[in-house]
Amino acid sequence: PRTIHLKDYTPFPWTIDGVDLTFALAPRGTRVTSRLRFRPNPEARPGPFFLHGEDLRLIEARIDGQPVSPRIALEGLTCDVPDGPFTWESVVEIDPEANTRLEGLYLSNGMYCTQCEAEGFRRITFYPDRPDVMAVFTTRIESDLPVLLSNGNPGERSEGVAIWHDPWPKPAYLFALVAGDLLAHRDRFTTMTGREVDLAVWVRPGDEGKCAWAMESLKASMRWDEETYGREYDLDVFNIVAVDDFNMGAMENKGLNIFNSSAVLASPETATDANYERIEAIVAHEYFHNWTGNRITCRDWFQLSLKEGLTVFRDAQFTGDLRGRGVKRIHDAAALRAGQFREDGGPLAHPVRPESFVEINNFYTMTVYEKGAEVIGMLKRLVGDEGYRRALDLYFARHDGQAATVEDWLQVFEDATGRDLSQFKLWYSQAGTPRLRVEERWEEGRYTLDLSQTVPPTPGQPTKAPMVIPVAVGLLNPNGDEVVPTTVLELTGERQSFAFDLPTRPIPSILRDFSAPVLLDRDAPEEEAAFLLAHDTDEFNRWEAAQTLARRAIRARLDGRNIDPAWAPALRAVLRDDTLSPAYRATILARPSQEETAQALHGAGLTPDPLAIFRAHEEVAEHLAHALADLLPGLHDQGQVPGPYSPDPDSVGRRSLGNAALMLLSRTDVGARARAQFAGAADMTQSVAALSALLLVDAGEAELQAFHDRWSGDRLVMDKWFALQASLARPEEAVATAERLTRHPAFVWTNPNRFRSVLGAFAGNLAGFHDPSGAGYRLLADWLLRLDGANPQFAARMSGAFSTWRRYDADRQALAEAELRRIQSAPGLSRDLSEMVARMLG
Ligand code: B3K
Ligand code: ZN
Repeated sequence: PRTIHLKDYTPFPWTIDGVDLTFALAPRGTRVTSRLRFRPNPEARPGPFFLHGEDLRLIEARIDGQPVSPRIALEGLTCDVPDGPFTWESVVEIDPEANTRLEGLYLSNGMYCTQCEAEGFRRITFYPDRPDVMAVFTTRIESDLPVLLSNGNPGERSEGVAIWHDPWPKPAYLFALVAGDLLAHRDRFTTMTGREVDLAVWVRPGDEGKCAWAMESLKASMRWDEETYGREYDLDVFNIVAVDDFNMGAMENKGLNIFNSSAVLASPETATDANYERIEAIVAHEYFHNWTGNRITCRDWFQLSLKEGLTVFRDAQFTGDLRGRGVKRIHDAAALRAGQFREDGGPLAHPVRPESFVEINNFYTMTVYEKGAEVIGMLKRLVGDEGYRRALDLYFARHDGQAATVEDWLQVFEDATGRDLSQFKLWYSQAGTPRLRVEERWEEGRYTLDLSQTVPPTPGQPTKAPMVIPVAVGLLNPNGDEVVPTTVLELTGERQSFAFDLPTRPIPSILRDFSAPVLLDRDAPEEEAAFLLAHDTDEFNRWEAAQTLARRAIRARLDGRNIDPAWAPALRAVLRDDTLSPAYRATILARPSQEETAQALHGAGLTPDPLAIFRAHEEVAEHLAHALADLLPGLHDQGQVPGPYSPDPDSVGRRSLGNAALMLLSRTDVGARARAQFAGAADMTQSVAALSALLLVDAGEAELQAFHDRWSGDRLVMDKWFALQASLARPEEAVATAERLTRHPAFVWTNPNRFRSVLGAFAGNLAGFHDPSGAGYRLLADWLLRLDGANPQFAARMSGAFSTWRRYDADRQALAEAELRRIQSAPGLSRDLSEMVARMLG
């Protein structure tokens, strides 16, 4: 397979003045007629006429009405074309029913739908399928199905025919079509200039009662983007469609967002608080793409973070505004450390803007998305809120309607703020998590912080230059008062010192608000964390202090030492502080994940033992459960929110604190409270939390069965039933549990949600997946091989579970490597999965 390089970019030699598509829908033979009006691109050098196309049966092709015989190649076709403008017409036949890749046009439960990003449109018709070719599309759909949707505004509708016209030029990856027997949950939105927009959430009959939350989230997003970024919606309609078989969360197609049903459907009985929050965030994310992604798109796929990093940053701001910034920041930092740091520290490390790829779908990663968002957060911190707003206004004004680059993006910041960002740009090109070393010095009246940085080598990048790291710092005096409020120190060299004149030696609070995606390396005095837990005014660092204490407790158990008896009392004081929100207090009770512990040990040059890590985490939970035994019942009681279910931030926060307490309580009351909560649960949040608390102590058999029997008819709830068992199974039973679940009649492995709920959840069960026998590796490898034959993109994504294999002991390494090699040598392996395996074997 061919490797594509950023440096090889050349513009397409033509532009397209208009696209007319006709779909005659049929499950086994859909005919797609396309009419493309080409004109030489004045900004490009002439080149051969090449249209992408894969798995298409060409019926006929014409240029200016005359039949032509293009040369069909593996990935498309070439043809001799006139020198000036011309019209290309083609008719192709495709087979939606046979499409198990869920890319291009496919069928899901009798409903036609599309997924074109990144390169799926070439499975629909011959086309220059690249994001820098933008055109105005008109789509005619012929089908007897009652609901026929595409991008843009609706045109004529008659018996069996619907026409849609999208006035905004767009790349083909934003094309969408849906046809099916669907019902709409409708509403309206009046934009800031008074235009009326018809909104609809389309679902299969039976699901119409689960759309209200997605609709509320959509309206909130539309309002927020007007108020925060001055961005107004630009079509007469906005449609969201829920699809059961979908490779990821959702897709921002212009005016017709297509969603995994798990990211749309919610009712109090079937969805948890976490589901509600995820729906709100994904609806917002896809909606925000309308400006950051659609109106301004990417020149090529190397620029993916231009739209994804920015849109993640925007959806995080939105969630922070709605639900509390501190808690959102804590959740994001924890997820970044567990997922992106893991990626950045292993064989899959790549820059936010990669320089080459074989299969672009393999680069929809936490680095491109979440680290990309962190990079924008740093930029905003460096130029200030006003500078950021000026830069964004300039970005929208200057690049509207264009396919832009990271250079364009940084240029607007330079022009709007006058700041030189040439060094900052390294965040886009250098992979790896920087390590920030902090040392302190005190001489009478003068406090000095010595900051230094190293960026570790990553695949293809043995040496690195120093980055610009904004380090937000506050200083407290020993009685807990803040003597230096949050100040951003800009580390630009390998090492730099920052001095403060102060009468007494302060206690530093470093990397406040997680101001940069770096690993902080510091030999802090033992008592500092407890002090900051008690006194820090920065919500993030106060939480971080609690994490530091928890890490120390875990480390103590791993080393066979006793847990510091002062730990629980330090937590107790914060947990009892009613001036702090319950949501925040819930984060204080959380411990680092087992993955984070494994990562930390590996980072310290040790070999993590997954089983020992599991046990240490268990012992730490047991310790807390006993040490806080008097406090936990009260916290749990506070989580019983009276009245009808509501996903508002306060109710969610109370339940999260209550349920965090419950997870510990089941360790001392043999599940009594959890059992009672399960029996009386009126909503899915309380039900799932109770079931989890029981499974954690191996005590939920009867409840598991009851849950199964009650919900066997609801796919999304059954996904939870599968996932809970696979992720919470005890180490010695995990492989057998996952295997048993794959034999359950409801394990439909071709459905990505279901596959993920068993094998994804199992791969996240650290000690289970890394079972010393290698049976966990074998189970996943078997399933990846099977999945690859049907859905390579998804198989490649799920294979990332193997990426940490070199962290572990020699026996585990040999077993994991054998499975990776077995996958690698399988005949007919997809380019998606083979690229991933090759990188992991590195
Ligand atoms: N842009 C899509 C992701 C497409 C993934 C293709 N493998 C969803 C999103 O980020 O909003
Ligand atoms: Zn996105």
